[in-house]
Amino acid sequence: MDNQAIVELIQNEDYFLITSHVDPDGDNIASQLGLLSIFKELGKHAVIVDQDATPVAYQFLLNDDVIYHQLPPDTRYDYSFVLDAANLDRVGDSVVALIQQGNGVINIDHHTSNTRFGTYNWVEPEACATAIVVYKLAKALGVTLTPEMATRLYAGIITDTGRFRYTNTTLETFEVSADLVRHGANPSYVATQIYDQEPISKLRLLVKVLSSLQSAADGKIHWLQITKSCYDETGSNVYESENMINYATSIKGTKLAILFREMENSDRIRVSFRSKGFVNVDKLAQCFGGGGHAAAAGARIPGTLAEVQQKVLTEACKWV
Ligand SMILES: [Mn+2]
Repeated sequence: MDNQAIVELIQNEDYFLITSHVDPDGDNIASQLGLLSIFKELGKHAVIVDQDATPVAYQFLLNDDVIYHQLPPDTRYDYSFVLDAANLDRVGDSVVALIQQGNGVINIDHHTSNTRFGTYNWVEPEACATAIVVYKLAKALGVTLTPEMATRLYAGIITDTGRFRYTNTTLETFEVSADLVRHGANPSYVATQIYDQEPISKLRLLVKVLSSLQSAADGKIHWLQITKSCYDETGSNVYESENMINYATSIKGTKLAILFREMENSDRIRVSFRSKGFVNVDKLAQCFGGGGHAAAAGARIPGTLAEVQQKVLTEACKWV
């Protein structure tokens, strides 16, 4: 059993690298920091290195810890933990190079499409968040949950379930959340930090995004777009657009919501998909080299905004 091998590896080794996927989301940051808390409790040495910057909304989870974007000089690590990534490409080229230097890779995730790329794999596709898997790892290690650990893992759960709303929200979601609250996670505090500290630039960006709303397939598809100039005109950045697709999902009759985003320094368009259960957007995104979950997925597709929209909408109309 890989799970037991992972527990024993942590008990027997002392130096670890922790990482996760590019374009960090809440579960990504929360799971990495939750695992770091576990290693601190066990007296292990661990460093988090992510390719991309940590979104402002999740920086409250850092406390006194640091997420690096380059390996600090003279850092020793013997094994790398890759969290919340369906495949190794998701961590980004600079981090893949780091991981290949260690003695092995531990893959901890909850994506259905996970490729089991690790030397050891703990993948639970029914778990609503990687934070749940990290919680189970803490239990398996016999680590007592600290308030810091509980707060971090709880943040991963609320973000990946859309605040306990998505179809991945299960009895286990609430049972683990209850235990995290029991050990010091404060639901109101976490929600306020993540959702009610928005910069006004984000609201200005939202105005532009909503005005781009269009529909296809008799209103079964609603889609939004963000061009590069939207960010300059509103003083916002790509991280502030993370959940704006949800406005398209919220419309009555929508089976599929799509957000098209031009990317800085890239000839690809970032396409996000959301479904309310009828369409498996993981499979739809795979048509374009992407992936994710049944209800939320994405892809980065080469071409201009107009070209990618035409290609994606033509395919999407077959799915609704
Ligand atoms: Mn996740």
